[in-house]
Amino acid sequence: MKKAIIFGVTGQDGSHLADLLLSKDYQVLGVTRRCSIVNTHRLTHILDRTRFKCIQGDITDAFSVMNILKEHADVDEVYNLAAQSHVAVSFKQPALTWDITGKGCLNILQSMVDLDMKARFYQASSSEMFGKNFDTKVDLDKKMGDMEKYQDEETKFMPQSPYAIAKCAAHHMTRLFREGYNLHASAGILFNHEGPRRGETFVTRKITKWVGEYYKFSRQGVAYTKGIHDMKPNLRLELDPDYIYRVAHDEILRFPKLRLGNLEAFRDWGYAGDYVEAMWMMLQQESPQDYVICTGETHTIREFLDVAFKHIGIADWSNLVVQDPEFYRPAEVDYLRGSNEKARKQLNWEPKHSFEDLVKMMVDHDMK
Ligand code: NDP
Ligand code: GDR
Repeated sequence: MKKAIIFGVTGQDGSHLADLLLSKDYQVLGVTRRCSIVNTHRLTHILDRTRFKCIQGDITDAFSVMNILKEHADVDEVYNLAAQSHVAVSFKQPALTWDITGKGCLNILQSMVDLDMKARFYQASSSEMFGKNFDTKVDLDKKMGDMEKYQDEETKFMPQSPYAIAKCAAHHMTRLFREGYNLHASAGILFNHEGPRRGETFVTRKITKWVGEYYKFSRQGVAYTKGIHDMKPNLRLELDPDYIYRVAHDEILRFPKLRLGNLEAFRDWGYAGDYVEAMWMMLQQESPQDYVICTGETHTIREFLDVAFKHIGIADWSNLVVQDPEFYRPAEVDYLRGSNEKARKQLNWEPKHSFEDLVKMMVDHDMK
């Protein structure tokens, strides 16, 4: 039976990866941080599985990382998904982000070398590392104009946040340990991936959560007015149905607006469940390498809003969304669209969910 350790198991990807590895008959050890409140809600469905175990540790504490790896030096695979992963938060807490997202990776790599471990290592790198940069090529389909913009394994990094800079450091450290110490270490440069388990402050989930709540709230309002209309006249007493309708309608108007920042940024959004398969596939390759994982399609936040609102029957959401300076960042990444040619050819990986499927899946989940 293969054995894997996941740093960052309580996160969106950690929980999907644990599911995947368990389905492949692995024994899975998940590293969780000490927390004053239970933080394993994404793992509830697997906590009692005999092949799954949580072990306490913190990636910023080199002793803790070393002790965990020493105790489980026989593992086959080590996945580093642990991060302070919120880009906007990284501007407010840059040193913490550096310690977790940057230096944390070094703590694992150095321990693996010092312990002479033979395990394969995966680093969660990010499309944020490309930041402002992209390459261009002639757009043969003319879908995107004369030239299409994209990022792939050859595109130079131009990071735009403390988070992205920390990810670049960890990415280079992974390459260095691969080349310098002959470690089987691969980095997946993953573009944004989402799903119902996504943290609620990332823009996709923030939108679908709001849309789901709004749907339920407005349904209640409609049900309420309909209930009044359907009452027998003697039960309706003196209430004027139009008045009742207006009250319910005013209630709906009072529902807090959805407050967002920049709606013009482009993101290449995929489904998290598809992307953890790519992580695993990378570690099954004979030689360790870095791969871009993405869909190859890009959409603005505005387009995400269009699909999410349309799914609950709203064509014009302009009165429901407010742009709030609080959610703008000191520096933005304007355009992300990956090219997944290498992953398709070498890993035989491809995304299984379209953009529209993804948005609808998330809205459906949040409507329940
Ligand atoms: P999440 O923010 O959902 O999960 C991050 C995980 O890291 C959580 O389990 C968190 O634990 C853990 N963690 C944070 N600090 C520490 C620490 N000091 N010690 C140990 N564990 C810690 O991220 P995702 O699941 O979305 O992403 C997984 C990885 O992939 C991250 O590294 C992220 O930066 C990267 N990535 C994500 C992309 C995406 O679109 N989702 C795209 C590209 C890269 P806790 O629950 O206790 O906070
Ligand atoms: P990102 O994801 O920064 O790409 O990083 P996020 O969903 O936070 O932002 C995407 C885009 O939406 C804009 N935006 C808002 N973002 C948030 N969070 N909240 C808002 O209210 C809002 N309004 C507009 C942002 O400005 C941005 O342009 C994610 C994380 O998972 C990283 O860990 C990962 O490395 C990258 O994806 C790839």
